[in-house]
Amino acid sequence: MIQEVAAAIKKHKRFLISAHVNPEGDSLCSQLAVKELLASLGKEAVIVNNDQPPDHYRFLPGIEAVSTDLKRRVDFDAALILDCPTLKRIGGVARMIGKGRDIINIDHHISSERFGTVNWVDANASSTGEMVYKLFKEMDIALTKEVALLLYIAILTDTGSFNYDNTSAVTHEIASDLLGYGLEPGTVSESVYERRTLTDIKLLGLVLSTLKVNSTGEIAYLEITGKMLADTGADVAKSEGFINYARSIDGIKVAILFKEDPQSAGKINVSFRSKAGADVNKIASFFGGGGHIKASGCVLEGSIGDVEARVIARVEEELKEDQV
Ligand SMILES: [Mn+2]
Repeated sequence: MIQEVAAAIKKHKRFLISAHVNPEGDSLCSQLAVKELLASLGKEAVIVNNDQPPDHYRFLPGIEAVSTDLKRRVDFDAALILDCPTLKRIGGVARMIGKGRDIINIDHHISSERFGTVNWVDANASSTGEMVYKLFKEMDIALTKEVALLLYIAILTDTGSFNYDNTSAVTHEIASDLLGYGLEPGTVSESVYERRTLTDIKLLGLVLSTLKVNSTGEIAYLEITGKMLADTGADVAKSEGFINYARSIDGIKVAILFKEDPQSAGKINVSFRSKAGADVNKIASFFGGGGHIKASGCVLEGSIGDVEARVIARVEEELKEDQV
């Protein structure tokens, strides 16, 4: 609960902040905003992530504080883990936490394993950023324009620019308050979404050329191979959003993106997006992953072709069961 999180924050002095591997808008912005919250209370905080922030998020205020040095000696009494349904999702940072310390878990994934010593999980929140906003209010800490920008971007990116079902009246109320700090929504949107490079668009072209639809016309899927990344020199983080092209096809219930992991051969990252009520958290959980009802993911081992066959078969099964 939020009150327990506030109490745990007051109790400790030094914090290690982390979030999931392959950082994106919500995880990065929530961490940077929480660091500001802790600084306002006179607390020390170090952010350590398993992976570098994507280049297109280099403009975020305070981003230089994100360290990826997993061997770094950090003195802390509590870990604050954001936007992670399982502790495993922070990757190598988990080894820095060890045993016996408080773990404060703030998350909005329905698949949360509540791994913390203090857990605040709200699957109705649009984003972890929305929850961090509530924490500022709960602890009566004033927002700055920089924090407002961070929280707005967290919400913007996790709601697909206020398009997804996780967008609530509360989400809009919070966004409205954040805009009051002098943010320009057009400029913010441009900085987040319109800084693609020619390479990114070339990668998109290659990825779209792999688009396939299954025999029932309900599943659309795309591939990103290691070869595409090598040929274009594109960063895999730039593929955020590609999956929405597959989902946008009329009649599609589940869209899937299969990505060969450039760091570990034989591992395939699988992302799911759904519409028309299909539950992709259930599908990803079957394969040991998880996430949200309409957006989830898992990692599987095998060749991209084998993994595709296994996953498509499972999704077809799931869609059949749902149509009772
Ligand atoms: Mn999130």
